[in-house]
Amino acid sequence: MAYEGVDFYNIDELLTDEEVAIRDAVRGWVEDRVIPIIEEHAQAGTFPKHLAKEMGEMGLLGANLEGYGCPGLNNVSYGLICQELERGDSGIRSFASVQGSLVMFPIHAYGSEEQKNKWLPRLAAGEAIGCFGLTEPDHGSNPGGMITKAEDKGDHYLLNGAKMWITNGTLADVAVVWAKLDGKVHGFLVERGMEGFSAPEMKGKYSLRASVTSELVFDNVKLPKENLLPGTVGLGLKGPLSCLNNARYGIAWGALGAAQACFDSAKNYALERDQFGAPIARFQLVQNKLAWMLREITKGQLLAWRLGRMKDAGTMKHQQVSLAKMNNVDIAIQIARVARDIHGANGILGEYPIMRHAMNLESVFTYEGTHDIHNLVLGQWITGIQAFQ
Ligand code: TGC
Ligand code: FAD
Repeated sequence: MAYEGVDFYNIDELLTDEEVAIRDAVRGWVEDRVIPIIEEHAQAGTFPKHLAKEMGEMGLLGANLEGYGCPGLNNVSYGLICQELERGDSGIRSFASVQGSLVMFPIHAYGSEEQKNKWLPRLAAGEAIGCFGLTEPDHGSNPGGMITKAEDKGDHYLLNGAKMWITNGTLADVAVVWAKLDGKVHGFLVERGMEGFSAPEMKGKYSLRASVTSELVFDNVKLPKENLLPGTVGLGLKGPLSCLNNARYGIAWGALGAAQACFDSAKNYALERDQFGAPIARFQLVQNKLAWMLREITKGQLLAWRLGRMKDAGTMKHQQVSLAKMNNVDIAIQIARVARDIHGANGILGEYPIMRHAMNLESVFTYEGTHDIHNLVLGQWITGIQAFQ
């Protein structure tokens, strides 16, 4: 039977026909093109790069952006896309999040007409790949402390520094790099092949194994003046943070996809696995675990749906994104752990998606603002007191 998702509260009734059609199309694509191959890629530690163009053809890259070859869908549709992609694997959703929310969004919002025309159509089609370099080895949660810097040399900028933990880095044709110019954070486009720029892949990950993670090294990179994102002048840290709001929004939906995959597998396993003469699904303790998963997924879905409608209405606050990102990733990671328990020893095998999702979610818990950074964002909103420092 085709996968039908979890919809205990008839949330489909809150979606338009178009939103349901987009969700179902992506769900079918993930079922046919991602799920059959993703475990092999995760075991091998490789990203299935051939899927980039397919995602482009499906309109999944920069889905909520208008013009320049982008589909111009609403934000609920974008969220549903993230949910379905992450049901396949967080690495596939990460690819689309970075490309759409962290690379195409800043070029769209802050780029010159030339930059938009040069990059957006190719990025939307999956013909070019992008990455977003904010985090540095010594500045993760505190990106404002970054030391990567650009110096104005008259006819060009000279870029020096390093970024770490950069999704898609080694694959990227263009990197949106955040660096200080005259002490203020600005965005720059660094292109593959520029002298002094390298992007070695980081190996040895136990998490997001089907995603490429890299360092970015800038050793006296001469950047043409036209590679500064002009709209980032004067924004400071708000430039990169505005991109993160979009990506964090997608993650709030995406984590529900991983959670639903784990719930679905746990439910099926509990019904099929016999112990003490009958399926383990008959035990109250197992039913309690499944009921808890359904409860948390349903609450998370309502949160994501409401956030999406507010984003479409232009009323969404970044603190509301923080709450949804931290909540939905937190419940997803807990659901993955409980699902692993229900699968017993089989839960550690790649034959089931559980362990892969559980390991992926460890990264999702940390990236795009750690769980506790979002706690502090909410703490500041509640009390008016900034507790980061
Ligand atoms: P702070 O002084 O609090 O803020 C500076 C100014 O920015 C405003 N602001 C925001 N604006 C828009 N959106 C947001 N989310 C904002 N958060 C804050 C703030 O109001 C202030 O404005 P103003 O007018 O008063 O100047 O800055 P801070 O340096 O104390 O840091 C704040 C903090 C800790 C919340 C921020 O730095 C943060 O979010 N840290 C976490 C870093 C992070 O999330 N990194 C993510 C890197 S990218 C990534 O992980 C990609 S994973 C990709 C994948 O594979 O999916
Ligand atoms: P730290 O900031 O060192 O935090 C370590 C611990 O200290 C955490 O528990 C944190 O919550 C806690 N902590 C820190 N500050 C405080 C505080 N003030 N109060 C209380 N607790 C605190 N970055 C990019 O720029 N681009 C990418 O594409 C990208 N992709 C990634 C892909 C993967 C697989 C991973 C794992 C990370 C990626 N990142 C990316 C980096 C990610 O955003 C950072 O890892 C994250 O922001 C946390 O930074 P950190 O790892 O340096 O942890």
